[in-house]
Amino acid sequence: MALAAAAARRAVADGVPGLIYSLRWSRLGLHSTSAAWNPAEPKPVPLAKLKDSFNEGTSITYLEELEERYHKDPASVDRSWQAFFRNLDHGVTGEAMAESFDAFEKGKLAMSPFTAAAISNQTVQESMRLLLMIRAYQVLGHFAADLDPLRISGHTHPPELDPAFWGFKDTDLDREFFVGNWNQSGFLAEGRPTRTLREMLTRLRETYCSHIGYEYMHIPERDKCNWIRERIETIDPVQFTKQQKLHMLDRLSWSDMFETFLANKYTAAKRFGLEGAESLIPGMKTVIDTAADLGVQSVVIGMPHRGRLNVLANVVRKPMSQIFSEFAGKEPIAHEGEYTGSGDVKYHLGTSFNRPTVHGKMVHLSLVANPSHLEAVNTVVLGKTRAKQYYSEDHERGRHLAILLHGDGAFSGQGIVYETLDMSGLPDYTVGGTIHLVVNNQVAFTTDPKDSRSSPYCTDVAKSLNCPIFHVNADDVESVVRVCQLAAEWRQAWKSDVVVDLVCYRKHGHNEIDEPMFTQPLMYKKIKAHKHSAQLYAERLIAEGTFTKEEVQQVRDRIMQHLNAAFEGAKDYKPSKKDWLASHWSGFMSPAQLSRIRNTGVPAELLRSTGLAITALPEDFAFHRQIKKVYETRRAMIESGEGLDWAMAEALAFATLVSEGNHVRLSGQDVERGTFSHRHAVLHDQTNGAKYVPLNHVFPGQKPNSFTVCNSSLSEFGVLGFELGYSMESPNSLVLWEAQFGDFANGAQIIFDQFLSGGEAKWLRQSGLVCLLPHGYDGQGPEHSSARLERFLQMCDENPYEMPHHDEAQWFSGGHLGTQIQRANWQVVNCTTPANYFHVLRRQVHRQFRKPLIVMAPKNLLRHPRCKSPLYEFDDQPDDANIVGVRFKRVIMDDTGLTPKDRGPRPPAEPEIKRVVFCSGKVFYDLHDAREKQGKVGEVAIVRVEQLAPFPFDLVCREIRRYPNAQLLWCQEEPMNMGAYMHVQPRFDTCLREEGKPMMGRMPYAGRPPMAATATGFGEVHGKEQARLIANALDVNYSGAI
Ligand SMILES: Cc1ncc(C[n+]2csc(CCOP(=O)(O)OP(=O)(O)O)c2C)c(N)n1
Ligand SMILES: [Mg+2]
Repeated sequence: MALAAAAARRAVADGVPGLIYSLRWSRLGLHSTSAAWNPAEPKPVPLAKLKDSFNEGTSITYLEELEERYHKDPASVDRSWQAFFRNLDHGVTGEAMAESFDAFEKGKLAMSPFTAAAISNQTVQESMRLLLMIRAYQVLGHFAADLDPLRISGHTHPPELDPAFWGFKDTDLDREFFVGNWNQSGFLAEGRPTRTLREMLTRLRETYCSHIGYEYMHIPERDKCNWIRERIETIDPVQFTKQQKLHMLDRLSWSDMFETFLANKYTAAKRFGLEGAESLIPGMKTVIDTAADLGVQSVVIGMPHRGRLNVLANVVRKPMSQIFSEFAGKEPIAHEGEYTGSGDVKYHLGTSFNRPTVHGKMVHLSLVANPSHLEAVNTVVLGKTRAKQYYSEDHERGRHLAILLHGDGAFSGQGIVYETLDMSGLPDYTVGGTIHLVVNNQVAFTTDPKDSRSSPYCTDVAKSLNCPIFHVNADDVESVVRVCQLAAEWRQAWKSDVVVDLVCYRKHGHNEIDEPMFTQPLMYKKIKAHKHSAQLYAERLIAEGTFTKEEVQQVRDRIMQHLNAAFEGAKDYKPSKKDWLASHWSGFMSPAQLSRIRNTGVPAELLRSTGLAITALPEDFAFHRQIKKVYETRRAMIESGEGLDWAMAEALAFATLVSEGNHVRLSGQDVERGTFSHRHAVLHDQTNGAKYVPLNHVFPGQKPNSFTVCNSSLSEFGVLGFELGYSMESPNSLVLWEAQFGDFANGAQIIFDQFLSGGEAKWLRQSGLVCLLPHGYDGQGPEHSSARLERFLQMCDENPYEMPHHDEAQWFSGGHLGTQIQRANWQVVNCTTPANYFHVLRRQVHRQFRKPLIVMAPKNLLRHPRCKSPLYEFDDQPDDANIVGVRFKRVIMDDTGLTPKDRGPRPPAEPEIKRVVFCSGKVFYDLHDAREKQGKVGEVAIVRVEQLAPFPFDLVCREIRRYPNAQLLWCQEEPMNMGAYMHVQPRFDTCLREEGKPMMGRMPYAGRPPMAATATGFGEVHGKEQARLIANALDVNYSGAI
């Protein structure tokens, strides 16, 4: 009490506490009996003075007048007086006031003494409740945000956002509070000025409950949350300049008018328009502008159908006359020697352009072509981006950015979305953050969100990552631009994913021809009455006085002139090769341009030195004993030149390619060790876990990661897509994906069906991707035997009845094949020797075109004692004096006889052979052993078809000629309805027809009968089946009909 009295006394000298005495005497704990106090005479106070600040007040009368005035209109007095009276009204105690005065006088208080007093009056409970309330806004505010332009989605308003929930009353609204907290930014930052509860609520609602809903509190890292809070929890809302507003209006109008223009000109065309989500365009452009300002030089974009043409025109800047001309669906004019492929619909095509940004930076934009399968392009985009980062040594991943667009239905429904997100932080797959933009029109075709997802937001899958999700009302272009800018800044700052959920609507049906009222009558009643976002923005700008009606009209008139000019230009537009092959790798051949065959062998000395380099293990590593042994054995293979096994052949292929300056990347589940523990490409120190990758030490100064081998996430679809995208970036690479077992490749079926088998024909983009699919029947049951060879063969685009033209004069150079492989959509091989595997891998790179390669990879051949090759089969010396060129053997001739068989087109006949067993893959070894055992070497020949597609018609014809008296039989381990049988049958007939022999119609067959499952689950049954099919194949009395 004494302290308070003293404070009051001191304050009298400043002319203030007269007020205390007269107005709040008792509440301040001062009493009129206080002898020391002698009020000063009141002086007249001019009305103007009532605006004076607290420190200038002089008399009780003055103070009484002030108080009266404050109660009539708080704003009519200075802020400091407002605080004073408010505090008095809210029961600030005399002690608190006095202590604050003391501290203020001694310079220990930065704030006004009344504020300090008010704060000290704030109870601990109040502080805690206030803190929780602010936190409630940060966590739940987005549920109360005004996100839906149609106002139909209706999240329940969380009660935690109501101050009453936390015990605050209306009378508390104008009390000042302080909520500073250690290590926090934004509203909870320490040193933040105190605010009344009303002011705090206003800013909380402006920030968290307006047109943007921020979801970020699931991120466990405080730094990241603070980063966001610093940017959004500003003291005052951030405003755009007039210039910025004009820019947004311009971009939004382009987006809007492009769609209306198309709608008017092509009334019956499907275009999956963007109407209802027009602000995507200004949003995307903001992402790109901001990213470019922050160092991004190229952007790879993947997106679905919705708004694709608009993005192509207005973001990527594909010439509009070209887009308009594509509406006519004109076939491109193929000049002589030009490959045009089969094409694709206009809303699937990709393209790439360089374009300047608003701040004068140049940025390369490429939109990746995609199939109709929603979200399937996601990881292809990531792979391409990652490859760009690798080739440009963008170690920080700040120069190449991936943007993925999604629909709301697809984002929550398609599993590949999670597979994509899951890759975001994996060291060998990360692209340093993807920016996801969801065009959330609250409907998927005809399905409502309530029927298509179980979570409140379509973006909830992204919460599995520690990345922010910004929901935004797409009718408010300024908010869209704001979050897009923030998203780009986030990506560049944290190199992690970020999601922008553009809550919008779909003006028309699923496409422009669909009738939406059939299924969404209530929604579409609202949509029909709803103004376009461009119109809403124009009205807002006019209403706030930023622009006049005429200025807005000028913007639109200018755009319309451009559109009309492009439309006129489209009439004379001729689609040309350049448009179709825009990003073709220069110097590479299209399927219509002949590529010469090259030798894939490697000079013996180089083979030896490379082999020694990759089998030398450093001394200072504690390798596992067995691993040391593996490497010693490999080294011995090189030293002796004998017995190279599968793993060694593969390692040599990789090493030689790397030493020639190529990049090799092998990815898939457990590929580092190898599913079958055969590869051991990454070795682990047994004491400290350090890793050693021998193939990163092929030669001194080798670029780090020029050989990359990486265990992938447990995904097939996602990872295969990623590697495909990676392979498309540069031709100077060998990119491989290995399935754990071939069976699991069907998890990636969409990539095989939609991208790999038809990508070149649809989109004129080549890929030399290799898929290693372990395949082979060794009694492991239905799930680990078959890679479904038949499916890959069925997808070959070769005509089985057409004999390719062969010019025998060029036989030994391989030139007789012409463009056979180039014209095929992909290659399917089932190699039986390590050397052939070595050559087929190297062939992928040593040619002037790229073509996907499907390899039926071995399992038990990895350790088969006879599946070995001598080193000389890897070198560049031809097997036959006449042969030039490639060393990969599409067919391996029967290997019996004293002298090697004649490789020429017309070999001497072997009339004594009664049967030729044609086969492919590991069954050869069983056949070979059994034939030896049965002593049928002079009676039965065994020919291996190592390349099943494109079919080696020329070599099969040669073998038919070699064995004029033999019955031909196809032997396979797979059931009759699987494997290669159905594929080879018509092709053999084509060969027979070519040779002037009777066609077989039904080719003699030794193999398993047709089956539903791929293999039996009983080991014993497997053994019997296998023995029978081998016996049948070698039995010249067996008719081959089953
Ligand atoms: C994997 C896949 N399944 C089904 C379809 C057929 N389909 C095309 S668009 C669409 C609806 C997509 O909804 P949403 O993702 O919300 O995008 P919107 O069309 O609304 O922009 C469907 C089911 C498809 N293209 N891809
Ligand atoms: Mg949708």
